[in-house]
Amino acid sequence: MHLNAPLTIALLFGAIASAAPAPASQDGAATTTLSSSATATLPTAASTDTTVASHQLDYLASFAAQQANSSVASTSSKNKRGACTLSNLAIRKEWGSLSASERKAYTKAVLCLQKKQAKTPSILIPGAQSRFDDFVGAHINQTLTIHYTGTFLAWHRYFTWSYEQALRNECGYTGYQPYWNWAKTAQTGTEKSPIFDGSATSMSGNGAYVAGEGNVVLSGAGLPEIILPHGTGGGCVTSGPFVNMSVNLGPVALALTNGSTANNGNGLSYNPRCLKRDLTTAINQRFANATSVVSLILKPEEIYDFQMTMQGYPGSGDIGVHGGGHYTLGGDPGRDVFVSPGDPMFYLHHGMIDYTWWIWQMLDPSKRTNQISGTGTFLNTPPSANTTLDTPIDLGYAAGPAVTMRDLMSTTEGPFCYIYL
Ligand SMILES: [Cu+2]
Repeated sequence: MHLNAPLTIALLFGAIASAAPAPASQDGAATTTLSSSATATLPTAASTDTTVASHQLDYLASFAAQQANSSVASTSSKNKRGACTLSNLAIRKEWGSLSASERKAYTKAVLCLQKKQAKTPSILIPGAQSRFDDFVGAHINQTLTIHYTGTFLAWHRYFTWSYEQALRNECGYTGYQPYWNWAKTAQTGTEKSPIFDGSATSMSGNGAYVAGEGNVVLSGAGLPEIILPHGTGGGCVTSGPFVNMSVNLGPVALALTNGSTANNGNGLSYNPRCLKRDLTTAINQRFANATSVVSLILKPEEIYDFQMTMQGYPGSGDIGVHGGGHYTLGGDPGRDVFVSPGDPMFYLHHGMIDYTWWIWQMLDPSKRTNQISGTGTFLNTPPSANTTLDTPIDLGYAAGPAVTMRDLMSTTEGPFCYIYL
């Protein structure tokens, strides 16, 4: 098992990689003039002008918030299942809209989680040193059953929420999970954004510049290669809250800038190293600009199309906004599909993934909230049963309890009670 894992993983990662990445979305480019915020008319197609598309996104989000609010208001009095009311409804915000002290409180809690003792028995994941690592380990162990599956969106929603709960319940954080609006960093450039400017109120910035980097080549499963450019860093993060953090697990399928990949066996042993980033604004602008985000929200009518557009249709050359965010971070573990939660930015990225799904659901809640498509294995390889509302989701030692998909489909029912602003 231990010996075979890297090979299996490398092969499957190839498929993941080819499947995940894809080209810029010029589609969905049918233009609609957004009548600012004045009228109640929702845009019907993404503007190709990214400034206009950014406004469309804000408008769609505020529409979704209104929908969610009124649904919580109308059901909370008689809702037996959840306890979500307008008074305890959490609001997740974009990083740049948090105050300096709110941002510091968040990163302080993340650093706290990295110091808390792991719950995972060391016989299972010997390299897990902290509660933070419990989450990384759970993601490594389940990578092949939570990407390109029917569980992808819901699993990552529960994972991100559980991490937010750990920050709050175990590290005294009183805020909520912030998110990374890719459309904003595509506009400003990553390094100038409040998320990545490297200041004390950022999520730490770029890695130190490494000369001579080549391309990242995603390949495998007989699919055409996808070639991605390197970024402007490549080395250890040089400043900000995570300058001294230790990445303890992995790599498992780390894409390097010489076109190859690296692993350390199954990635579960202790392998401490610095957090590396290779911020790549070009990838952000190509795959996760405002137009691609709005197009993702407006075009797909069915969940299958939504989640495939988000992850990239295999063979299309498109990595979608999901791959776009991951490869914009670059570095180690940013370019490792298995170990990616080892960069604390993972949770801001998946906050944004969840934000887009939430808006998409809210555009037609009765039809879309419980839509599921896919099976329990990566691109149904090997074949497995369809994911249903009864499919269990278990985050292992990272967090509990095990729940069913049914509990994860709405952000204001089941265990959840949050919206985005
Ligand atoms: Cu994932």
